[in-house]
Amino acid sequence: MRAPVCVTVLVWLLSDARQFTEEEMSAVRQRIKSMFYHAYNSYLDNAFPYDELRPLTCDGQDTWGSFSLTLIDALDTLLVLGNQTEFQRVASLLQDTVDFDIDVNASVFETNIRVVGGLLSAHLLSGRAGMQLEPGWPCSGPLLRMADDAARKLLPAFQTPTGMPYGTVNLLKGVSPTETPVTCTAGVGTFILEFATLSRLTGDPTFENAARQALRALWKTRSDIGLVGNHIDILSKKWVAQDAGIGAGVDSYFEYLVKGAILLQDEELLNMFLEYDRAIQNYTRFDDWYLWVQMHKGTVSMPVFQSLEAFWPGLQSLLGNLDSAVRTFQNYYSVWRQFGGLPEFYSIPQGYTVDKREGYPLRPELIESAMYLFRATGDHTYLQLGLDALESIEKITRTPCGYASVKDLRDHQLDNRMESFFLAETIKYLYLLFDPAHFLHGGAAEGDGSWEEGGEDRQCVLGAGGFIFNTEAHPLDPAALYCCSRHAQDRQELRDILLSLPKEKKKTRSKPAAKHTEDPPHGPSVSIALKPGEKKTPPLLSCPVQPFSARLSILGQVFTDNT
Ligand code: DMJ
Repeated sequence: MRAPVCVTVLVWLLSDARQFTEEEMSAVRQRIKSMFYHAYNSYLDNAFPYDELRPLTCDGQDTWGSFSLTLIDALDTLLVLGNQTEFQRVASLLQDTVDFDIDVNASVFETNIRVVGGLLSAHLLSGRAGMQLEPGWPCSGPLLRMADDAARKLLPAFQTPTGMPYGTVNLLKGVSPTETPVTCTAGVGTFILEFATLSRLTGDPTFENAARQALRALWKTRSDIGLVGNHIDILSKKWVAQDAGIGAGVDSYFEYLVKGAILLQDEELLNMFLEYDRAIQNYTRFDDWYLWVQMHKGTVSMPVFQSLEAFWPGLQSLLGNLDSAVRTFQNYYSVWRQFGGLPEFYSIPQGYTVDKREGYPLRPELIESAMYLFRATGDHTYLQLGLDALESIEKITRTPCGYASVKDLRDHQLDNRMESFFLAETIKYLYLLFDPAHFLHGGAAEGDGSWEEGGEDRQCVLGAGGFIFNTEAHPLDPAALYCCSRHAQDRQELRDILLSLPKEKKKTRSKPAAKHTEDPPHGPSVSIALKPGEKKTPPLLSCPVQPFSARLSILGQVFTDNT
């Protein structure tokens, strides 16, 4: 176990950042809420049921599908901001209006992270949102069924000889025979969080198996020096784009290895990441920047920083690598200060934007890292970044009907687009940065009202192991996964006991059970498992809180090794 305590103290002592009082932080939270409602109400008034708002023309457009994407993506943010009634209204509205049986070509990656991830997280938060819960929740529920529906539409993409998925699927007809077999690395390796969550909540292993098969196939394609490229032919396993780095096309693959390892307490995923990380540090890191290199030779191919890479310091903090995370964050923050936003590409040697990549589409990554680093260090520099970000977004991107992507950070020209991740991620991370006591930070304790009961016979303790955010900032509760897979396992064990009973015995015991056809399925089974005179043992379906190590990994920014 690596404990970053010394580093934390050092960073804290060295920082001469302005200190924010609780009143100041609360005032910033109010400003963030106003920002959210300006964007959200504009979407509802002008764009719903389209996927996205067009903030310059005040209308809507379908972009990633045709499923009111912004509303699905924003649903859990409503609860994060404390709006239970609107959460309830929208959750019902989506159940009534969204249909995934549509003849639309959708990105497998985007549909997974935004739609499946958004619905799963809303499902897991629906207890806190005061929704009426089905018996057995969180192992069942209408939003979980919607997530299952959407994810099932993606499964045909995984039916390939390698198990690596196509990038696009038609939600009604499956993969087109003319579909390109070239998928980006993140498009192959960004499923384990949502798919394992689905499998463990519902008991259907199909999803987790598909995600794992894709991950294992991808792992085998790494180069001799331990790097992966940017785009791969999923049929021939040949690398089509051979630039290795941590940004666009690859980013969330690495993120899911780390977060998958934490969510599922899975060493295989952690070991994959650690091996990649050694190569990344060796070949791509220069002065705490990360460059792009040729995946086989390690020679620099592009000395640029991409805005998508700004998630990396946050990810490093989850592994306890705080020192290097802090230095890399400082590099990235200097770029934000230079332009009032992060350009999509920034040339490190020239210290300036790159042609045709000068935009800032309201991305969250730097704010996301600030949230993790503030949580790990308590350094108010990260709050200052948050305030800077809030102010530049207000000043540069606000329009009478929403917030617009910046086409060019040099002259602040705007684009007619507000991506759904602005409400799902950018605003959520900004709010959580200024709310260190929020239940999503996992600081809850028994008795403070943040833990919830759930599962069969309400024997599970939910929310006690912290939360893992998917790459679209949708929080997932490890305790819920644990709880529902325990239920499934216990049911299987009971089934096995029943099947192994001698025939004679089975007959006599099944007689009284037949009279009780109304009994819940587990009642009679439990009594059959008891021998005459045996004392009743504690309930089989128990659901203790997450193991202490899992909780630590989330709260203390440390990780366990196999010792
Ligand atoms: C989001 O959809 C996700 O964070 C994804 O991993 C990367 N791109 C956007 C935000 O920039």
